[in-house]
Amino acid sequence: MRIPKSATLLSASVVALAAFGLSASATVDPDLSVTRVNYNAVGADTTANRWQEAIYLKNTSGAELDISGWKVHDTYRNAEDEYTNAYTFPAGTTVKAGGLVVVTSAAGVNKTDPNATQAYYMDFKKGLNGHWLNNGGDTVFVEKANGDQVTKFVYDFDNGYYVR
Ligand SMILES: [Ca+2]
Ligand SMILES: [Ca+2]
Repeated sequence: MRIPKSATLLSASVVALAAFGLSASATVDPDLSVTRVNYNAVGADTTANRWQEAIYLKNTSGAELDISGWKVHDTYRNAEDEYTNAYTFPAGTTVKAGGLVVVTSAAGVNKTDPNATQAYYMDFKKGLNGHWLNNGGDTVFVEKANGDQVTKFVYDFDNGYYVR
C-alpha cells in the first residue's frame, strides 16, 4: 500500500507544480523583455534632462511582435486606482525579432521604423519635472492591451547614476 500512497502524493505535487507553472506563464511572457532602465538623470531632475528617463525593451522572440496598445507603467496608481505613470504604444507598433524599443519621458517624434531601434516619446509632464521612475527603486511593468502582464523589471538604487 506504500507505493500507491506515495504515487498519489507525487501526482498531487505534480498538479500543484503544474498549476504554479501555469500561473507563472500567464503573467510572465518572455516575448518582450526590459533590458535597461535609466531611472535617475544625471544631476538635478529637470524638464531639460527628463529625456534621460528611459526604458529599453527587446523582442526576445524569434518572430515579429505586435505591441499595439501594450502599456509600460510603474507601481504608482492615482486615487482612481489607475496607472498614470504610463505609456501606451500606438496602433501599428511592431517590433522585429530581436528588435529594440526605447520609451523616453521627453517630447519628440516617434521613430517607428521596425528595422532600426524604435523610440517612443511620452512627453511626460507629471512626476518631478517629467521624471517618473523613482530614483530609490521601483518596478516597471509591461502589460498587453487586455491587462495581461507581459513582464516586469524590479530595480533598486545601486549608487550608480542612472543606468540599471
Ligand atoms: Ca527618476
Ligand atoms: Ca538625478
